Amino acid sequence: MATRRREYDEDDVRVRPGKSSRPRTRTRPRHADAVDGFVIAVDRGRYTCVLPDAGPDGPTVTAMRARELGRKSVVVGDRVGLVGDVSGAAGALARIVRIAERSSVLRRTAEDDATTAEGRLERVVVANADQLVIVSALADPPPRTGFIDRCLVAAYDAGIEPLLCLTKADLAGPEEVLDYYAELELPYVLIRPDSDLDALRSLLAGRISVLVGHSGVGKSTLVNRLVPEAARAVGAVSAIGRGRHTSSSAVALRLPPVTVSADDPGWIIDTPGVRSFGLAHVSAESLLHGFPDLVEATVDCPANCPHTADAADCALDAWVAAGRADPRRLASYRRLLASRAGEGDPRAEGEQRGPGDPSAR
Ligand SMILES: Nc1nc2c(ncn2[C@@H]2O[C@H](COP(=O)(O)OP(=O)(O)OP(=O)(O)O)[C@@H](O)[C@H]2O)c(=O)[nH]1
Ligand SMILES: [Mg+2]
Repeated sequence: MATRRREYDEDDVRVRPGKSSRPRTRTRPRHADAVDGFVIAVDRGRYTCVLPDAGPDGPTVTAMRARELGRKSVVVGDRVGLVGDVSGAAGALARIVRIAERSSVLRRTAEDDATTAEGRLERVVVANADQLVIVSALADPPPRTGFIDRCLVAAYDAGIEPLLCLTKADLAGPEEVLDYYAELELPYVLIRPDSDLDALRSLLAGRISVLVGHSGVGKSTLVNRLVPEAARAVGAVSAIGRGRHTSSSAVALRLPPVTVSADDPGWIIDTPGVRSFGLAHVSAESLLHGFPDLVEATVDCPANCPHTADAADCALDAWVAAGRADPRRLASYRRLLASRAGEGDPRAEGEQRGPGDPSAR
C-alpha cells in the first residue's frame, strides 16, 4: 500500500540530549583523590608513569591497572588517574584507575585485510601523539615510499601531523624521495651523523612526537642524540622482516628544553621497528586522505567511483595524464586500495622498492 509522504516542519525536530552529558573519562571518576599520570613505558603489565604536575624532577611511578578498567588497554602516551603509592620509591606500586579521553590514537593492523583474523588484529601504537615522525633511511636500509605512504595514511586518519625524517643522508642523497613527494606540503628534515639538530628540535618542541619506521633506520640513534641521557640501545642493520629488532617496546622520553623559558619541552616516543603498517582499520574512502595531491581530482569522478584502475571514468587517470600529480603516487594509492580489498599480498607491497633504492626495477 502506498503511503503518502507527510510534510515535515520544525516540530518534527527532536532535541536529544547531546553526547556532552556523558562522562569525559572512560570510567566514572570515582577516585576523586587520583593524581594525574602520563604513561611513558609499558612492560608486561607494569606501567611506568610520570606525574605531569610534579615537573621534570618528580618521581617515576610504577603502576598496574585496576580491575575496573576492564579490557581497555593502556598505552604509552595515555594520561591516566593514579591511586595508591605514587612516591616512586623502590618496590612501590600504584594503580591506574582511569584513562583520560585520548586526543589521538595511532593504530596499525598486522595486515590490510579486515576479513581475516590477522587483519583484524589491531594494535594501538601510542595515544595522544600530535606528530608522527616517519623515519626513513636514505640507504641501508633503502627508502620505501610504499611504507611512507602507509604512514601518511595512518597519520591523516588519526589526525596526527606527519613529519618526514630522512636519516643516513651521509650515505645517499634525498632527491628521489623528495621528488616523489614534491606535490605534497610534507615537512621534512635531513639527518646525518654530524648534522645539527636545531631544525628538528624546534619542530619537536612542546609536542608529543612518535617515531615510526623500519628496523635499522636510526630511530634510537636519533633519540640518543636528542635526549643524551636516554641510552637507547642501538643495533646493526639487519634484513628487514628477518633480522633482530633492537628496540622491543615503545618508550616516551622527555625532550630537553629548547630555550630556558620553555614550559613543556615536549616528548619523543621511540618505537620498535615495524615491517609494514597495516591499514585494515582505515576505510577505503579514508585512504585517499593520505594522498592530498590526488584528492582534488576526485570531485570529477562519477558517484561512488571506487577509484580503482579498472573504474570507468575515474578522474584520477586524467589528473595524472595532465601532469597534475605523480603517476607513481596514483599507483601507490591503487596498490593500497587493492591490498585493502584482500587482493595481492600486503607483504609483497610492503617490500615495494623505493625510488632511492639502486636495485629498484
Ligand atoms: N651512516 C649512518 N648510520 C646511521 C645513522 N643513524 C643511525 N645509523 C646506524 O644505523 C644502525 C641502526 O640504528 P638504530 O638507531 O638502532 O635503528 P632503529 O631504527 O632504532 O632500529 P630498531 O630499534 O630495530 O627499530 C646503527 O648501526 C646506527 O649507528 C646515520 O645518520 N648515518
Ligand atoms: Mg631502536
